[in-house]
Amino acid sequence: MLLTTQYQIVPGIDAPAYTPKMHGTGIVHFGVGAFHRSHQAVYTDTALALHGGDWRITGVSLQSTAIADAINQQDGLYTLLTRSPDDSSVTVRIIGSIKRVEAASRSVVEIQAALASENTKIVSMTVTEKAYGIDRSTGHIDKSNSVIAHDLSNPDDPRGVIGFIVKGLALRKENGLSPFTVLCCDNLPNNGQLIRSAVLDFAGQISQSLAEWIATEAAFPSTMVDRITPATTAELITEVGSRLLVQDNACVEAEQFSQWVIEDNFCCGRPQWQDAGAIFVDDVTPYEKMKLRMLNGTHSLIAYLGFLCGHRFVRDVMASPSLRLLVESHIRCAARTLPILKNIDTADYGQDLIQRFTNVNIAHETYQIAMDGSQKMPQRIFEPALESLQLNLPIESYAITTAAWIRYCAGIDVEGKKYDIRDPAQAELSAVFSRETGAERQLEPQLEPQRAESVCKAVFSIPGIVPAELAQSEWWLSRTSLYLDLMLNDDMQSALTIVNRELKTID
Ligand code: CS2
Repeated sequence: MLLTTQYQIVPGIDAPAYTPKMHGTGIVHFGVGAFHRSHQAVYTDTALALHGGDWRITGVSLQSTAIADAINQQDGLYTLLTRSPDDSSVTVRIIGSIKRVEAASRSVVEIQAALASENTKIVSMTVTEKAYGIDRSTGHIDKSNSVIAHDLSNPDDPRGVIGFIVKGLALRKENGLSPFTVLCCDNLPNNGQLIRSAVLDFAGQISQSLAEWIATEAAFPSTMVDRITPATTAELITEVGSRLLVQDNACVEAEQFSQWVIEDNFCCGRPQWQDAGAIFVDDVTPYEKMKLRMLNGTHSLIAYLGFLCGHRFVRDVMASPSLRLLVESHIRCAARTLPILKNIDTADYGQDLIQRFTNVNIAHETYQIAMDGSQKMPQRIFEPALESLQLNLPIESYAITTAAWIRYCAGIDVEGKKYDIRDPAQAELSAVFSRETGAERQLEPQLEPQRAESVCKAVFSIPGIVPAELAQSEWWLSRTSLYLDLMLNDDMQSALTIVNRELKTID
């Protein structure tokens, strides 16, 4: 039997403290992945229980039909399991804030109707960094992106998130409605501003007056979202099934910690998320920067170095003394690049991060975090590295992370096993390796050091990834090449010994 509204609750399980079907929808959310289900949908569930209102969510899946099929068969219900870092206690909570999920591949009409509906006040998204099709150096849409190109030629039949948002806004303007608030919940710097600029650019290609209307009437608050959420596994589905005594194919698991900082700029109302723990501020930028550099940047370090050292999960990386030392140093280095925040002590925040990464009850795969490096590294590693270089702060941990990312992009491990690097710049990155190290085998053992330098230079010159000023720094090139040389020769341990020694003398 499946989890549905007919479910007879068993002791120890929390259920919505409201009747979901009594509440209409007010939010359309793109990207109903594990993160949305462990974060925004949970804040909304709490706000519905406390204050009621028509704030349930219509989800949209752009890529697949799986979650729509799973969740719709369960009347929108699913389970969130949270795991404590201190013991093996778990909380099990059924969430009722999602009403239905539509798959873009088959329900374009329903999605457009939801966007155009007067009831819709907020359109939010967690679609990953790459899904927007934005040229991040200009903030404009990237016309060479196939989804953007499709949507520009077929604005009435969009496939991508920017195309859908603009179509929805155009319908609302035609019907004399106000626009909705666009709330980007992806780990992008200045996410509200960035999406605003892309939406205005796209809309302007269709109609100048539409773009002007959006610019004056719509709101694009920035947000910082945080909760470590591993991808759902078959083991989790089995575990949840045995706790609920019914099957739940849409369940998620996450750490207990959760944070959401939001710029309070909504054009037509919002749920009372503050009573569910969200923090509303005038300017999210400092929080966003702190999280992107201290949490996500360190995550990328853990992912690439950990993967290359053969560690499957973040917690395994934290159990390795030399890697843990590096993680601790990197967190301190990243903190030094941040402005002082009134209510947050970055040293405490860093301590909490160490605890969260060490959580033995969370199985967060390094390979999951390693995905899409070309989209993540700029804000997590390259920007703070450049600032550190300019301020004479240590760059070693950024350099070794960059070398590890490049080595990871070879797509072949020390035993010669190939893996998919899962990156939108995969073609350009793989081409570097075939060009620099010979087409036969992507990696040759015992590469001479000049090879590492030329691989670094070639990666740094791929447009739109590494800032030019950083790429041109001789010091940066020499440090990344030094670490890459050791990694290409399968000597991770020496690379770690050098970086920890360097950081110890600077720290
Ligand atoms: C991770 C994030 O996969 C990744 O790139 O760094 O998903 C991270 O777990 C979340 O941002 C935590 O809030």
